[in-house]
Order: sequence, then C-alpha cells, then structure tokens
Amino acid sequence: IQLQKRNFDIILTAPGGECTSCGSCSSKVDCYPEPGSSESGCYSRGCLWCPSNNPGDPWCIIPDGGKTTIEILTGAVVTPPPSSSGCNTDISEPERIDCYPGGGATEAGCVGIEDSERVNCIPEGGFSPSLCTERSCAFANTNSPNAPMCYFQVIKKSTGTVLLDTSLGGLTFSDQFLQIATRLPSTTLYGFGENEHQNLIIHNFDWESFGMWARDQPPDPGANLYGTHPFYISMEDDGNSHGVLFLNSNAQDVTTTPAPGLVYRTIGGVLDMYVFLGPEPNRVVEQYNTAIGTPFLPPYWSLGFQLCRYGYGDLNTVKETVARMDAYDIPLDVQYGDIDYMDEQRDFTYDTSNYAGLRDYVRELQAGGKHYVIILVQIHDIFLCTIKFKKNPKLIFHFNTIDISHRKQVWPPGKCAFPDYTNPDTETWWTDQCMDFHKTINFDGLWIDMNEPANFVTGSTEGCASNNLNNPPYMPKIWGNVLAEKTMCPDHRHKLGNHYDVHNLYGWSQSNVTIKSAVASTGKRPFVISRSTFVGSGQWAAHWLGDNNADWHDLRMSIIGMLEFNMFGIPYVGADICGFNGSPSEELCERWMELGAFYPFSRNHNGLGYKEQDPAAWGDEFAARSRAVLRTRYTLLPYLYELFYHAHTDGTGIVRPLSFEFANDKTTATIDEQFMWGAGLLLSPALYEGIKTVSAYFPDARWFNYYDGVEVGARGTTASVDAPLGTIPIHVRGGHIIPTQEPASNTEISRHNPFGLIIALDDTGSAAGDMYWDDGDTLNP
Ligand code: MIG
Repeated sequence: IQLQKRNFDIILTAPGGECTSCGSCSSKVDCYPEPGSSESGCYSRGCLWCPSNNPGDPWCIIPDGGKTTIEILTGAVVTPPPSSSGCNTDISEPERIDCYPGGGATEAGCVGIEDSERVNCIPEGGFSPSLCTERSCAFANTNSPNAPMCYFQVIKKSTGTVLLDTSLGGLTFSDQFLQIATRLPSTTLYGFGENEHQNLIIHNFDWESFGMWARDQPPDPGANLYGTHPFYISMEDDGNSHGVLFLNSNAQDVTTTPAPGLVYRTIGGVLDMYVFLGPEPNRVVEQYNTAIGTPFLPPYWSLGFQLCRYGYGDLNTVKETVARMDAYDIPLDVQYGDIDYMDEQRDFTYDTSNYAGLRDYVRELQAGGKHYVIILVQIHDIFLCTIKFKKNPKLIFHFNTIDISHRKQVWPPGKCAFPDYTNPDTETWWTDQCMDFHKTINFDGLWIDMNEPANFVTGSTEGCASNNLNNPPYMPKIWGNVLAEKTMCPDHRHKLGNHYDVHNLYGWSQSNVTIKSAVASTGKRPFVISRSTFVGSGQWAAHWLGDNNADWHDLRMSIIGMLEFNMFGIPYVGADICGFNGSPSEELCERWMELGAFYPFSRNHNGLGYKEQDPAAWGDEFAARSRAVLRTRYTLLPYLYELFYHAHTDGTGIVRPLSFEFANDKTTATIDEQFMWGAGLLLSPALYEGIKTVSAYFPDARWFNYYDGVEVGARGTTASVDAPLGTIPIHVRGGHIIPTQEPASNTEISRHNPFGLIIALDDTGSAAGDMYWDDGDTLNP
C-alpha cells in the first residue's frame, strides 16, 4: 500500500509477521482505532475485515507486515506546520502526529507540494538556498532526480496555507488568449467587478462566469457593468485572508469551479498578478489600495446629502425642488445639473432658454452654503470639434487618433467623436474647456458619465471592419455578440494603443485628467464622480452604482455593490437613492432614504420621465423622517471624515462587511444586509416591504443602541431590533469612540456647531478613537 498523500491525520504501521487473510494474523493491529469502524470503511483503507468473538479484538486489521503504512483521513483539521519563525501550533509534543514520516522533512516540503507539481524557480540552473530565498521561492529535497529543488509556491508562511495553486490547469499564454486557473483555499470569496453579485460572497462554484468589459449597462445579474476590477479576496478557513489582483485591461472573465477554484481568462495584454497577504481582511484591503493608489480625500461638503434628477426640464423646477427642501429644513449640500442643463447635450454649454439664469442661481446656491456639480459626457459633435481643430491644429491629431471618419453617435444629435484621454494633448484641451466654462457656470465638482465609453450604435455608424481585434477568437463571457456592442470598434486607435487593449481604461484615463481640470477650474479640493472605473480610479474619482431600478431588490443589492467598491479602492460610492429607473413606492423611497443616509455617496437621483422622488416631494411625514435620518448622518460626519482620512492615508475600507471585522466568526462571512462604518458602527437597515423590525446579527462584542445608549443583550447571536419607518438601526461597538457634531441644513453651517464624542466601553472598560479635522476644502490638507 503506497503512501499517496501527506495530508493525512493518522499513520499506522503494522509490526512484522504474516497477515494476509483473517486466519493468518498472529498479532492484530487495529486499522480503525477511531470510532465508527465498518466493513466498507475498513475495505476503503485496504484493510482486512475480520469479525471476532474475542472481546478486545480489533475487527479491522492491517494486512501484511513490515513497512506497510496506512493513511487515514478522518476529516479532522490538519495541524498547521511549524514555521521558521517558531512553531505555530498549540498541540503538545506527545499529541503530535508525524506529517512527514518518510524522513527528510523540510519546511517547504511539509506544507505539501508534490515533486510532480513543482515549477522551477531557477530554470537557468545552479541551485543554491540563498539564490532561492532571494527569488522568494521555496526549496526542498526531492526524491525525483529531475524535479527542481527550488520552486514557485505561493504559500502563507505563517500558516502554510497555499494561496495560489495553479495545478488545476496551469497557464496558457498566447496572443489573444491568456488563461490561468487557481485552486482556492476555501469557498469564501469576495470581489470581482463590476458585476451585480446576488450575494456578497460568491457562493456559486458551479462554473459560474462573470465578464469584465466596461459597458453602458444597468445593473443586471450576469452582466458586465460599467467598470473593470479583476481583484478578489479569499478568506481562508482560519479567518486569515489574502487578495489577488490580475492587472490586465482587456476584455476578460472569471469562472468559478467546484474544486473550489477559479479560471481567469483575458484576451490580450499583460498578465501581472499581485498577491496581498493580509493576514486580516482589512489589511488586505489596505495593502491592495496602497498598491493601486489610495482614494482621494473628498471635500467635506461632498459628504453632505445630494440631489439630482435627469429631466428637471428647466431651472424653475430645480429652484422649486431646492426651495421645498429648504422649507422642510432637510439637509442638502449639493445640487446637480444633469444633461438637460446643456444646450442639446453639448458639453460646456447651457440651455439659455430653459435654464436662463443658471449662472446666477449657482452663485445663489453657493452663497447659501450649497454646492453645484455638473455632468459632462465624453462625446463631442463633429461640428464643434471642427471649429476647435481650426483654432488649434494640434487637436486634429488628438481626435484623429481615434479616427474621426468612423463616427460614433451618442449625444449630441448628429455625428460625434470621442476625445482620447490617453493622449497628453487632450488634457490641455479638456482642462481649457473646463476652466473656460467655469467662468460661466461656477461649478464645484464634475460628474463624468457615459465613459465606458458608451455609444448608441455598435462601433460606428459605418460598422466595424472584420479582423482579429474586432472579432477575437475567444469572446469572454460578456453581454453582446461583439466587443463593439454599445461602444467603439476595438481596432480604433488611441494614442496608447488599440481600443481593444485600452477600452477598460477610458473612464480611468478620463478621471485622471478630469481631477486636474477640476483643480485648475475651482482652485479647491476637487470632486469628480465617474461612471466607468478601473483599478486605481479611486485616487481621482468617486463612483455611483449606475442606472438601478426603483425596487426592493436593487435596494438590497446596493449594499453588496457598496461593500465591493470599498474593497476596490473606491470607498466614495453609493447607489441612486430611491432608484433611477421606475417610480418607487413611498415606503420603498423612505427605506432607501434611510439606507442611503449611510452610503458614503448619499445622492437621491431619478431617471427621465419618472415621478418626483426627492425627500421633499412626498409630504410632511416623509419629509420629517428623511430630515431625521439625514440629521443622524450629519451628526456622524466627523466620524465619516475620519474614515475617509484613513482611507486616503492607509487605504482602509470605510464601509466594511461584518466578516472583515469579525473574521473568526463564520456566521458573518455571508452577511450582506448589514454593514459597518469603520470598526465602530453597525448598520442594520430595513430592506423588505412591510417590515417594522429587523433581525440583526450581533457578533461577539458589546453593542449599544445609537439612539438611546442602551446595551444590547445579544452577543454572537441574532436579535430582533425595532425599525419603524424613519429609523435605521445603528449600534455602537464597545471599545470605540465616535466623534460627532451637531447637524444643520448643510455642512457649511454644521461645521461651526459643537462637537461631541460617543464613548462606548468594551469588556475591559476602555475605548479608543481618533479624529481628523481640517478646513474641508483646501487643496493640500
Ligand atoms: O441614461 O445623463 O447613469 O445617472 O442621469 C442616460 C443622463 C445617460 C446615465 C447616467 C444617469 C444620468 C443619465 N445618463
């Protein structure tokens, strides 16, 4: 009987002697010492099943003698191997079971990689332990003469957990098809985007695929949405975590397998992989965000409540809306101008008839402590561009790089072209445009939309040529029949390369340029919000979750989206409160105002042609409740700002899953209807129609009701908490200090109000916290 695996729990060796059948055994060595012995179980160990009348006789006997070794998998947890920094097990020496009985144990060998699975880390030859260590590889003796001594093995040294095991399918690296498969240490898997995941952890390991190719696509399960984030966090069974980034900008997909494993496929470019070792999940987020660029520190006013609507239609409607917000004294910091403020959807223009007076109105808002953010779209009509080309011939090049003869069509009416933000000349042009327009409309921030980039025709009005870029041999699992659907032809040229390779970088490159344009225009701390994002976008832009539906499902999904973007380094995120498409019921919109008061980006936004849904549109009771919940948000803004400070300086997530704070509590792994603000606040919103209480889980800690300070009895269990309309249950975690400030109708006023501290003690009677404060909008705080 051959020893096949090393991850067994018990090893038994028979003494010498003949024992090939039940009758011939002189000494019987028990092959099933643990409880549960059975005939089939005995055979499965390759042992003899010998029922006996003698009490004390084993019935399952090891056959043969000498060196026979039986491997017994009891399903018990395998003891972590000792690490070089000292033994990391609690198991006392007498109780230990040899995991390397063949002799020649080494640390790397002990954590279990077979000779046959090694990949040489010194392929040029010349093994030495120091060279191997220098290359961060593992070395161990081998019994196979040709097997490498020094080999790649991504393991977590402290516990021996294998983080990347590509033995499932290896690596395929060809021109338009790159694939890597990896076995995962557990099925607790977070991340990948932008997709609408139905659960926070990806629970379906039955070959489920998620595509990544930026697309003008309202959230829909199975669809590739606006951005691309090929990053995941895997939580190991011991609560430790690690993250992996596949840094690649092509069309791509990821497929789960039951191993559990992942197959990652992309159709071009480079395959750079980064592994972030944690070990705590919050550390993984910090390490990842620090590597890709930590998020910008938003101006303080942008933490206030914001209001928008596609299709106010005219300035009077905007004025009336803001006026009724003021009349009810509902906090409001930011009013938006969507594309209907423009003249025929042309960037850097405004509709001088329907929006006559906009210029003065913006000044008036600002005088009252409010701010105004305008939308910009990425498309420019040929006519305007042509005039500009004549003024500045350099720009002809800049537009020609993405081929002006292949016309695209979105807005404005007629034929359009897309600026190429990978061309440095575009930065100058775009910034000039923004600065120029700022003289007319004194905007405080820029909202860049449709930058997937979106196109109302497939490719161009002339279609796309037939070639291997427009029609690659492998189509990732994305929506549409061709890559060009809803966007440009993949073979169009940008300064940086083919659209095929840089499509997913369009919003990213525009964000990078636009934050500079915002600074140049306002001279203050910039505020940019972008629909399309990529790895690193969070340094320059915030994100909203796109054109969601006004229904209960999308209310719930917004929590998952928000938690994921906090992992992706874009913690400034939120969904359109009360939903973009469709008209919400009053109850849904109230509940959404409660949850949305705890989005880092708290904006009520509505699609074209739907019922008014701002919190002042529903009557007195609705207004009073929205006012109350927003005043709670404003009370907690110093805490939110401190969390943004940590996000900016350390890359820490702001909105966190419970499992990232209580990684050893397995119950928390799947919780996605509650979330945390930092480490100190637990939010348990009401997310279902008609409910008046929420069944909330309280991990093992002291918890205090935010509203009355009463300690919750529940610890490590679920409890029912009251959530009447107008209330979102909030609990403060023992051990934390939360800075607060008296609320007001906007942050310019509230920033002058008295501060407070909520001090919640832990089991030892202590608490800690910190606070960051500045003037709220200087450029270099
Ligand atoms: O759907 O500018 O996601 O927030 O209101 C058409 C109009 C284009 C899409 C954005 C949405 C915005 C809308 N835009």
